[in-house]
Amino acid sequence: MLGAGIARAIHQFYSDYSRLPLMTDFVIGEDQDTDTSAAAGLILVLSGREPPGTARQNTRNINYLESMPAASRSAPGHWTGGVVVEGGDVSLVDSWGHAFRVRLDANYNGEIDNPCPEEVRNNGPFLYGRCLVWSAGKDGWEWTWRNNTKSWP
Ligand SMILES: [Ca+2]
Ligand SMILES: [Ca+2]
Repeated sequence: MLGAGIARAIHQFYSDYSRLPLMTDFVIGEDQDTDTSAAAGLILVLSGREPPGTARQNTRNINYLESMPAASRSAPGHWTGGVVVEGGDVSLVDSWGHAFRVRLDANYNGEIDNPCPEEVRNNGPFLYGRCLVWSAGKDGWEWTWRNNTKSWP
């Protein structure tokens, strides 16, 4: 499962660097929402392809996405199911071509707000861990959770 693979990559980064791969717009004391689009930059960090001369987070250039499949191109410009490398841009898309959403435990308290309202109603507001990864699933709508993919049980 791609989402679980992204979560594993983030955990491996955390275990190597003792910090999470945070995007520059993070707010101190809060968790951070980001995604796997090229614009967000998270996948660039995890792929070990940050350009030299920039303030790299993955200073050892480790490719944490090595075990992830490359995306397939189902139509010109439309990629599905894996890592997309286009020039200097790196992103990761689900089986339907959408970026994954990622919520990072940027305040390092071990708790992350569960984005799924039904699970919040049943189990309470938090999940425990360093990151959550989910995608909108086949219908492309994030708020229809029944068909969303997610990295937690
Ligand atoms: Ca937290
Ligand atoms: Ca959905």
